[in-house]
Amino acid sequence: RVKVLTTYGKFDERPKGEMGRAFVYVILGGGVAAGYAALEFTKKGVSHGELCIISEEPVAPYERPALSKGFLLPEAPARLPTFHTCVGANEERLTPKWYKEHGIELILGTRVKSADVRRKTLLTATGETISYKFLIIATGARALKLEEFGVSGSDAENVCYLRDVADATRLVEVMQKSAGGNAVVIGGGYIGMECAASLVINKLNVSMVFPEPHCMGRLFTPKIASYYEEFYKSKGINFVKGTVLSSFVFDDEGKVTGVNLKDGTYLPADLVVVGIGIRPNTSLFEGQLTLEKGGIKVNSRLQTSNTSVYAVGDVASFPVKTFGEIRRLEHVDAARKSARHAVAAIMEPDKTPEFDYLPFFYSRVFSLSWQFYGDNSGEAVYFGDFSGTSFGAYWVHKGQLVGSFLEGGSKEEYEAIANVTRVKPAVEDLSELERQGLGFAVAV
Ligand code: FAD
Ligand code: NAD
Ligand code: ISD
Repeated sequence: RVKVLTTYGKFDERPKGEMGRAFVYVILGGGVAAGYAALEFTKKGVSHGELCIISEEPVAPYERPALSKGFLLPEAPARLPTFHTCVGANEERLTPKWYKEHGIELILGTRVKSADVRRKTLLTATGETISYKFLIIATGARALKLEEFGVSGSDAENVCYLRDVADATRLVEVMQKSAGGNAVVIGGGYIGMECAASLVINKLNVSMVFPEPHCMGRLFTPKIASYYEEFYKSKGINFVKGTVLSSFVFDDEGKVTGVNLKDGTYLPADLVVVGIGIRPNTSLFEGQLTLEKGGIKVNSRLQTSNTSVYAVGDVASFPVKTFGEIRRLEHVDAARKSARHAVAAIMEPDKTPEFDYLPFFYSRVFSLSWQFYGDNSGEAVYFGDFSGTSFGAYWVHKGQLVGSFLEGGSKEEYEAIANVTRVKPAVEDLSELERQGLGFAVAV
């Protein structure tokens, strides 16, 4: 073994001949959380050479939500470098030049293949050992493959998943080649809903296939889902619900020409988009860190079961104070805020309070736009005009308002539903809440 003087001025012991660099702070993963963490590090005064980001992706951190929205537009589509983090939160745009100017090492196109939290090292696929004093795990998640549900053929040239900019670029190519043709969207969650809308805007005939009785099964009630399904139908989208894909039909070149569904339906397809959920990228740390709810368990400082290691974003299961339980959230606002909080907890431990996060989800499709805050547990109480353009719902659980949803709101109205959900007022009379509707949130 040899002693190596590290970037942060300390000696580190390495096996003889091992290549490597050392940093005070290492962010593993270069997605949304990484970008927001980097910005926060600079705000808290990180010195040149102390921080590095290691990412499998070949580009600097960017706003992933743009991939199913602006990136898929037929005209003036969003392209990098315009949507690097942190433009999604109206903050600075961190281009590769920005990282250079701030002395932050961006190690791109590089997969970390193993981690040793006891030795505080990461080993990259290129054979380099990177050591850290503090590690922030921001590895996000991967898209689930149809093969994991027993269907083969996912690697066909016109079957698309959507997780990163490479997937989005391929989806655009296949979409352009399939103009005027048939698209089948597998999955009725976020990817399914946002891609189906984009495909219609790109003039494809779209069918959506999913196993649940209605779209967005994890969040929407049947009544809310029905509004969006009717809107989608008015745009020509065909829903095939309560069934799943059983097999692809291929032509002689291995291209998919159609899909067979379990209920016996056959749908012709020039393009298939699959959005059937994700799995957090925890594998490097299994057996080394405590996991819970499929993610890496952290405390209210975003610190894992190893005190030098933090986890943020999609991969982290953290205490959601307002619910009194650990949850893993797969949304951009949680990634941004957990990343910032972890950096504050590392750099200013005495000044940083517990992470007290109010879950926030949103989507924008066609002319529609909704926001949701809190939890969708308990009884839903509806308000507004479900035959018009603005309506919503509150969720009341054990006599308290715990969740709020609003479609077509103004900035002030969205702020009001966020605020009322944070306050969690007692609600004794559901019909009075229904009568007051949005006014209840505005008055709190
Ligand atoms: P990611 O952004 O996924 O970043 C993880 C990074 O880690 C990636 O760069 C990955 O390559 C890298 N990585 C993983 N393993 C390794 C390894 N071993 N070595 C090196 N690098 C590694 N949320 C919303 O709230 N609203 C939206 O409108 C919305 N739209 C979305 C649209 C799409 C198409 C997608 C895919 C997601 C969307 N989301 C949205 C979810 C949101 O983007 C995620 O919650 C967010 O990106 C999570 O950030 P993260 O940094 O934890 O993970
Ligand atoms: P999801 O969990 O939102 O939806 C998965 C859907 O897959 C389910 O609704 C179900 O209909 C379907 N499904 C499950 N098993 C299936 C099977 N065997 N066959 C067919 N359908 C099946 O996941 P997603 O839509 O894949 O989104 C991936 C990730 O991207 C999520 O973390 C999501 O939060 C994120 N995302 C978020 C937004 C947003 O917040 N606006 C937008 C896009 C993506
Ligand atoms: O939150 C978001 C979102 O929905 C996007 O499209 O961040 C991105 C950026 O606004 C893209 O510029």
